Amino acid sequence: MSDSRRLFFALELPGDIQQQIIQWQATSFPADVGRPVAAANLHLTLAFLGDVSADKQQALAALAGRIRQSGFTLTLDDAGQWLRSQVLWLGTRQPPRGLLQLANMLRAQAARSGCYQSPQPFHPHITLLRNAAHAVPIPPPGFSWRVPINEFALYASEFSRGRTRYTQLERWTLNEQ
Ligand code: 2AM
Repeated sequence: MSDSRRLFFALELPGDIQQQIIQWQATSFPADVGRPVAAANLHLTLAFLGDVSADKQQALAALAGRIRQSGFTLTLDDAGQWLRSQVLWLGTRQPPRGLLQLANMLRAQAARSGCYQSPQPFHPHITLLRNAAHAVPIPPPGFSWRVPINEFALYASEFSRGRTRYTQLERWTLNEQ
């Protein structure tokens, strides 16, 4: 039996922001545009690791635990659609330096540990709808959520009974001490 799991590092969003995002999504797009991501599953991926063995997970977690940097504020003020991946997303027009630094570090650690990393530049986003195959008008962002980010986490993605579930495995605080 394989001991590997599908893992990723991500930022969690506070519960109230998750609810507000769901509300914006539900009132901004017709119900048949795509498959909404559940509130509890809304997150911003920093580094996707793919299928990782228990040993490699431990090594990657140890490396993540050595990261020293401050928290930052994420401003969610942008939205868009990628037809190729059929995803409708929420994002930021100006990614804070801390976000890019953290994602770059985790992606570099993953690549050095042998996890495949896409050569595409990091495009921070929160997926709101999947299977959004047809272009839809995106309403002008009448929103601008400022989200204080003080930690990041390692997640496992599991698919069972037709549902994707993300389980937080470990988390780390962002402070420069
Ligand atoms: P997505 O929301 O744009 O699909 C768990 O699946 C998380 O990992 C999601 O945020 C997903 O991004 C991301 N993810 C899945 N496969 C990926 C890949 N091959 N490269 C980068 N990110 C991926």
